Amino acid sequence: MNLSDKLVTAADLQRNVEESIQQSPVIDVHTHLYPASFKGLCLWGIDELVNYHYLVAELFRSSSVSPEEFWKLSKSRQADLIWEALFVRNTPLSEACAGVVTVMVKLGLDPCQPNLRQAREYFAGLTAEKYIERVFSLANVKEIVMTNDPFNPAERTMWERNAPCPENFHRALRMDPILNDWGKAHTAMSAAGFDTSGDVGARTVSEARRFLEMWIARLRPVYLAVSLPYTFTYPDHSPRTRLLRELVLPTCQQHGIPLALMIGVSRAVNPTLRDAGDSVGYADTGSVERICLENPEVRFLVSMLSRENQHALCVAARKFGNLLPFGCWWFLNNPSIVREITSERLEMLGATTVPQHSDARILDQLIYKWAHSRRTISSALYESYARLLAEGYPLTRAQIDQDVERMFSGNFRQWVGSAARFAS
Ligand code: RAT
Ligand code: ZN
Repeated sequence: MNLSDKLVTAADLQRNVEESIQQSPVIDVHTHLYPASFKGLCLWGIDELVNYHYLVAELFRSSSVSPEEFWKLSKSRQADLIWEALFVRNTPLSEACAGVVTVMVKLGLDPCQPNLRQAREYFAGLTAEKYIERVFSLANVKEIVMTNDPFNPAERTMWERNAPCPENFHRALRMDPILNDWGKAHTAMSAAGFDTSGDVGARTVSEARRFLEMWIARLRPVYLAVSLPYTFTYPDHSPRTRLLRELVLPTCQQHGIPLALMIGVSRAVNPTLRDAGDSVGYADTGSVERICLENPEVRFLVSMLSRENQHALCVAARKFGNLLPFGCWWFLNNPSIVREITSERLEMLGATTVPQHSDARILDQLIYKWAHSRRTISSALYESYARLLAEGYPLTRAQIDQDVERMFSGNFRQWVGSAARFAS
């Protein structure tokens, strides 16, 4: 008998689940990371880590500094302020603070130092290339998906210059301006030589299609993606519905590329906080159902930002085989909420989801986001198996490994297809 076919006893269950989850390499399906060659975009090290916008938002709750004063400072002065306020004068209790502590401890740094001197010395001796290897190995992440934005001039330049990109840094073509701010999209397309106009007519749609085709050829993306506001309604009479129906969905269908919809943001509720100034709203899950129904040939990856949308999203996924819920996004990425959502998904959808992505913007964050998520997913999965065992179900280690492999990489790999663009 193969060892992995051995039945798992109730006494051994927790160890087996934790071990399987620790050992299973992850495909991180949504990050904002870049390869080392993307200088200025590839962010890592203590000053970046402490300046994470989740922490910037927390700073203003514990310091009298105003956003205006804060933005005038250099990055290292900003990091000093955040460190002082959130890690020295306060206990780092929040998830974003605890994440920095996890990263430092895993790197052998002291998270109780009165300043960032020791940490800065540590990072001064590293190179991005070597550190990427170390972080991927510490986090047991083997492949990541980036967020690639052709409307960001800094990023566009990198692709135009053919900056090298390793195959385990998969591309995702992000199209927010096309579906949320057509004026901005058309201005950028026109400047790049595509004959588009402010009105979404037939010529404009065909030129926008040419633009998308060019970027698909350049990036070979594993999916196309958009972040949508909580007010997203499909269909409606806006240019967004028109552009989805006539441009984006036909492109996805023709290339067999999934479409990722990230729904629920309320942008810039406090613009003075910049990236930290966005909020959340309750969205319409019926729109997700309608877009899935209307487009059976398109595979959708969907993440919703409001906790209150999670149950309805699970119900929707039970109705539509072309809908894959993924991740506990942004404000949901807290252990208590990840725990709840993961259990809900296991109970309603079994192992047919992608339980988590990191959303890491700074390389180092892979270490904590995955350490924390693994812990939480372990406890949710343990409970599901414990119920089966209690009923007398003969569970094997091989089954646990198979379920974990599906959730950590297999489901996503299958969703985006085994086309050449995903060869690892
Ligand atoms: O989680 C975040 O860092 C957010 O700012 C967003 O990047 C969000 O994840 C997005 O992709 O729009
Ligand atoms: Zn993101």
